[in-house]
Amino acid sequence: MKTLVVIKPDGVERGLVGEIISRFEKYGFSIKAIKITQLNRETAERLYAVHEGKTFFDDLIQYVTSGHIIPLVIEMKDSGIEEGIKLIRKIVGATNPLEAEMGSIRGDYASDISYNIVHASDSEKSNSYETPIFFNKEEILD
Ligand code: FUP
Repeated sequence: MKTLVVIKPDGVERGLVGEIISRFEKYGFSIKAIKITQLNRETAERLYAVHEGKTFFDDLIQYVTSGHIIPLVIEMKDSGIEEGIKLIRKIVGATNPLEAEMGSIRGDYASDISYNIVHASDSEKSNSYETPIFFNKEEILD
């Protein structure tokens, strides 16, 4: 399986890029696409379209467009998409860092739900929607 992970502006600014990638690698994921970029408002709104209208939406868009981000496609060979995404969500930790387990990325490094370091697609459907926002097919290696 292959799926999308995005290191958000606070992860990049705090110098956690190596640490975050290393955690996925240690679990057996390998990188199949990677870049550094910055989201404009329109693309950020597309990425978070499911949250449009919610109280935190404007702050979320403001934050995710505020700095450089690192989208990655990571692969776990011989794993199904549902299992792989479940494992990634465990490595990342719960959305609210106060609920994220110690040992997860958010549990160890985040303290505020608005600045939670990493985004990871949470289903096959969201991955199919989100990955093309960052990468075209040719950029994702086999
Ligand atoms: P996740 O899939 O864990 O990144 O979380 P969601 O897709 O549910 O939320 C996306 C982002 O919206 C979170 F990373 C942070 C922000 N958010 C808030 O700021 N407040 C909330 O109550 C929920 C989400």
